[in-house]
Amino acid sequence: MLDNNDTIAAISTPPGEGGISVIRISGANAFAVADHVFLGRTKLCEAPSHTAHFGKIVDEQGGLVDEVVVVTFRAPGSYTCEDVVEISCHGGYLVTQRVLERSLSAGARLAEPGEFTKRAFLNGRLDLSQAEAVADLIQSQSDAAYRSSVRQLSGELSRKIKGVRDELLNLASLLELELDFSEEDVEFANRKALQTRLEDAIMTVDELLASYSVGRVYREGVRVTIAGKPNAGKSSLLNAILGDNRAIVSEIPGTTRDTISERVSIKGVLFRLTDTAGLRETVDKIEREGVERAKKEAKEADILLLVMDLSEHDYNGTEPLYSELEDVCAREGVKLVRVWNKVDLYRTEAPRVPQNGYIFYVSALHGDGIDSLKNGLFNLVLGENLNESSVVVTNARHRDALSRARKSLGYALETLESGKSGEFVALDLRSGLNALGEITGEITTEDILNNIFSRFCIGK
Ligand SMILES: Nc1nc2c(ncn2[C@@H]2O[C@H](COP(=O)(O)OP(=O)(O)OP(=O)(O)O)[C@@H](O)[C@H]2O)c(=O)[nH]1
Ligand SMILES: [Mg+2]
Repeated sequence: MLDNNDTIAAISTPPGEGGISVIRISGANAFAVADHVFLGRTKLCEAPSHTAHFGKIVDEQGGLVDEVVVVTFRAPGSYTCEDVVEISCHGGYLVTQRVLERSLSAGARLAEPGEFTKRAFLNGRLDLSQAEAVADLIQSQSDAAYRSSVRQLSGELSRKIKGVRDELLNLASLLELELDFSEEDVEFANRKALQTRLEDAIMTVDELLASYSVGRVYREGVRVTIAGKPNAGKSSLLNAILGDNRAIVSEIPGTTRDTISERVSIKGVLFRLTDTAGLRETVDKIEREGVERAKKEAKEADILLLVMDLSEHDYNGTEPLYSELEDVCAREGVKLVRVWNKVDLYRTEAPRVPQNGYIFYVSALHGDGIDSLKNGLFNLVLGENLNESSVVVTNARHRDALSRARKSLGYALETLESGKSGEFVALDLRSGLNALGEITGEITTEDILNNIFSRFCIGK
């Protein structure tokens, strides 16, 4: 088991070369450890909090390791709420390593991944969902992911959860109070009013659960697979959406042999586009492999872009390959978008193909219709669900806890409606409360914590 009281140290900046690197030391002996290796005008243990000190890091023989600036933070006014010293040295791999080694030989222990943030949580500076937001913030790869983690870090989700918990706690206490007076057969709580309040709480939990589909999109992005027959213009479409000549395009069918994946941001949301080999039954072994891969890619997508060549007039929709893909989509819950390509070949208006679902007409070669396709993709995943002010659940652990809470609250409501004794209702309310408490960390286990903080990098 980890000792949460010793003094830890780690490099908090990424490895490699840069202007500076920061070594962070936290714990009761942070100042003593730093004083052991640092020579400056003042002793750090005598320095006030939040001050910067120029000086040297020296080795055992007093030789120069590096010239540095040290910043002091005294408990509880630091990231971890403990005494913290941050040493900014020159940003090179070796020099940073040496400064860290000196701190370790002076009595600090190398920090585990996320251990600084874990201490911030254990010492009450952040709740658990905020601590998780720190990792999300660091790892966010799109504007949407970044914005939602900043909001979670500021405690928006926590406040919402706390609101529901307070309400449920209230209800549970009322019901439990009745038990103390059970001899007298009193009802402190009006059953009808209780029911309404419980229903409100359930509605909030349901809203949070529903927001997860948006949350996942924020975090992981949207997976889009581009499929279609050889030469339909799939690679051209990928290039047009990216605004870049990423994939090789040629008039020879079967140009794309392997899948190509690229990322693009549409209105701040990350889309992962995968171009695949043209789908057709072939004898060529390599191409056959590509076809299989394309089908597999389609299965794993959120959206399938089925590209069809308008000039080939093969739009009666009875093609076995197309129906195969439609089946895959229907079975796996993948949204199917039909893209009719090469509209530029029609000098007058291109033929409109009567079909259900999402349909776009584009020219991948000239760019017509690409913007509206991009907008369409965005609206397809986020359009109706996007409300800037609503709290979004982005984390699978939170969703799991919310579903368990939802179940318990559902039972509580049923029990209440059936007119059973308040103690049974209170029991279900309590388990709902516990599940919600796991999100913010009021209820937690060492396992949950290890799981969460092992996702962090060392030094955070
Ligand atoms: N006129 C016209 N030609 C296009 C359009 N889009 C693609 N093409 C042409 O169609 C041919 C095939 O394009 P690709 O993008 O390589 O097609 P693909 O679907 O990736 O083909 P494979 O990789 O072989 O399966 C190329 O000659 C493109 O220039 C378009 O909108 N209009
Ligand atoms: Mg191609």
